[in-house]
Amino acid sequence: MRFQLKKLTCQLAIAAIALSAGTAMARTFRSADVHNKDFPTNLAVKYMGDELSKATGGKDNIKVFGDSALGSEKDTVEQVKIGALDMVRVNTAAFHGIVPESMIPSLPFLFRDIEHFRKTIYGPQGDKILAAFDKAGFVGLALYESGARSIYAHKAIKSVADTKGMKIRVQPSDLWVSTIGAMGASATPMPFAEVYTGLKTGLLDAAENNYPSYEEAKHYESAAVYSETLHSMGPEVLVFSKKIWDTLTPAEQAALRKAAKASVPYYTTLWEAKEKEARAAVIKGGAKIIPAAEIDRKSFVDVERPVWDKFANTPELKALVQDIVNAK
Ligand code: GTR
Repeated sequence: MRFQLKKLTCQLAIAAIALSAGTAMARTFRSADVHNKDFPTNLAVKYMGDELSKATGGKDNIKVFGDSALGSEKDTVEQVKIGALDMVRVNTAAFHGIVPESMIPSLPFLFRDIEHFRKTIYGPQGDKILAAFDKAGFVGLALYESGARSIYAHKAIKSVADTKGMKIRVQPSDLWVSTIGAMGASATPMPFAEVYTGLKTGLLDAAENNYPSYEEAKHYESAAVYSETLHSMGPEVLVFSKKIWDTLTPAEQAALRKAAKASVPYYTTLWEAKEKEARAAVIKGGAKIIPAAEIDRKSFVDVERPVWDKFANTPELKALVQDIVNAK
């Protein structure tokens, strides 16, 4: 009782200070990422922080912790869940086991091209996916494109038969284990920061990612043939801790949402440039590209259909898939 009274007095004192300042307390939200500080995801969150600061008269801001400094994507998602960390930018794969809707845009060969992706994921279907984070105790703020993921190894992968028996690193997600397994390869789940060593030591035969990550993490040093299989366009997602969100004022929440929305077109411009730069840089660094035109796409598409059925396994998820597929 005594302790509770003391706690209450303390809370009242804090509230009084906040009131006398005319607003809630100033905050610097901490956001985690596995990429380096100049990667488009981090520049976008920094931009969002600047917008937030402007909107709140300098009261709220965001500090980015890149390079997996706060842990793997799985670790940081857990920290956000318990409110030990304010925000995180991860690939949707980190939420596959937590928010079923987040699996849908990662389904293999779901999108026809980047226009189809943008129309849906920056549109109503994307809004639906973001809203689903709420049920799991998160606030989904924005989805960002991540180009297309392709397989890289020490040899060319031109048809699905070429992956047979290969040990291919995947993001820790059942959907990913099945996607790579369906190809006849052996999926090895592993955090992003460990892939470089996995490839170097021969623990892995291959991995798969977009050009910017392939280049940033220097995976091309030991897996120098990048075959444009373009098998998934699973996006990035920016998520806020619901535990912390609920302590913010409605005005702060609105400012955060607005700043996150504003960061999307900013990010997209950076991303488009980065994809081109990274492709040129890996070629300069000795990588060999097998262009999409030389890949037997159908051989991959044919083995991946059962993966859609396995993971889009409720009427709601099936409807979301159909909605995306039908979008013109
Ligand atoms: C990248 C993505 C990262 C991380 C990484 C991975 O494309 O931006 O967030 O998920 O892939 O493969 O682990």
